Amino acid sequence: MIALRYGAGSQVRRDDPAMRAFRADRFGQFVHWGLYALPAGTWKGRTIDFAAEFLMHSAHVSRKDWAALAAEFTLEGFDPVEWARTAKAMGARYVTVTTKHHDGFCLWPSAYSDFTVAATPSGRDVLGEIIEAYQAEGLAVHLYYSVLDWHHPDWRYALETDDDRAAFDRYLEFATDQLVELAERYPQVRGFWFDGTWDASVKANGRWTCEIERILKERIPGAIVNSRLRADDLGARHFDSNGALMGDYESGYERRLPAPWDLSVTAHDWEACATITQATWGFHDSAWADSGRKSPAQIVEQLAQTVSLGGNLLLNFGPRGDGSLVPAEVELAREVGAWMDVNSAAVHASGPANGWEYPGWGFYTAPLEPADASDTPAEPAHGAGVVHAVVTRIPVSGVLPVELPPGVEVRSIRALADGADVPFTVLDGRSLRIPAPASAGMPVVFALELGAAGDDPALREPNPDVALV
Ligand code: H79
Repeated sequence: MIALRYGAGSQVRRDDPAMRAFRADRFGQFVHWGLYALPAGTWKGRTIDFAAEFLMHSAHVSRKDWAALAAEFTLEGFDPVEWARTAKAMGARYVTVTTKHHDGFCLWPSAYSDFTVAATPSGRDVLGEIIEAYQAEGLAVHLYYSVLDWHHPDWRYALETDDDRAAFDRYLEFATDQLVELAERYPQVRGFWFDGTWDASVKANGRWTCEIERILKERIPGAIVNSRLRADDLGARHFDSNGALMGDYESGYERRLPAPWDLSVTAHDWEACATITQATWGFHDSAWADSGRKSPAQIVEQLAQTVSLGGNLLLNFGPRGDGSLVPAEVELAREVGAWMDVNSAAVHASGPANGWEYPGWGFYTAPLEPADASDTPAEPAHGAGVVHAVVTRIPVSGVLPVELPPGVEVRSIRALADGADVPFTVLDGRSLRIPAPASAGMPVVFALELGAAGDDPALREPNPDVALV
């Protein structure tokens, strides 16, 4: 063990009500909205096939030219109530919204910056309106904050000189002021999502990352903070130099997921963030951005994979420059929501099905243990209750093989979509064969009702009505 002052410390996995709620939510909406939604990937007639929120950087736009976009931020199509209802109908339980992205523009009227919504024609507190709208729909709110800042003169990528160090100290004071300001203005938020923390300047300031997490939790008890904020004394990020997770959950999975069989990730809380488009978070108005859009079935597949591995999925939406939602994203939200309406039992308040091995044709999830689980005697690994099988890939054989954990028996199988009983065959007490569903365009969910093997010997006999397949 290396002695660390700014590592994970003695922190154990959080299991307080806020953390339990976050974990049970499983599905969140990410919102990237800022000035970059106005040029939407094109600067002076040149379209850049790269993330729209990077345009200032990739098109080499000066601070002054970029700041002039504030005059066009007029909110004509901005309806946060519609955003919130769209997210809720999709089945998202929380939202993480950009307060300040890398370009430094603030969606709230910060007292510490002149580059905020206060300098736009409406002068409205856009962030405050978003928070209120989502909370009115019952969604929790997390605030995204980029430490990296292309606008602030004191931002540094690396600390090579005394001047750099002095400037960056001022920068961290500014960031601290802004974060305390956010916590004081919006104390009803549930958490903070840090980004832009990978540069050498931040890695050399593990102390600040540790301090700011503490300060925010002092202001908002129970606040949930992602690991991406954190660096330790030696500059290790996410996990300290002893391998312990810093922050409350790992947030390193960006546009990728752990492998379906990688159960190591179930040891801690984590959240992956995903784009609907191929690779832009801010609205990008181009054929390039459109061409990579994922289908609702792909999103549901990612969601099921995430839940089966004990993670949360944060699915990004990039509203347009006028604040209106992208129609293709609204349609996707509606289709995912229609699936969630019947199948959300496999997602919300669910997690890994302990002892059930990745079957290749989909994902198993199981209800999370109730809060008072520690008071009740330990059950064998899902020896009772239910396991949900989300079928995302239908084998050409037409058969879904299921290997049961030892001591577990399946009593019946029901399709969530229509409640119908699904026939199955028991081969040797340890394995089942379920006839694969016909492709329905969207993943099919089966609820496997379990019992402990041996409860009722009659149930162990193969069902004579079903041919062995
Ligand atoms: O907000 C979204 C992205 O804008 C942000 N994180 C998500 C949630 C993000 N910013 N940077 N990155 C993710 C990593 C990308 C870094 C790179 Fe580059 C951009 C590598 C190449 C282009 C920065 C710019 C480093 C070299 C050039």
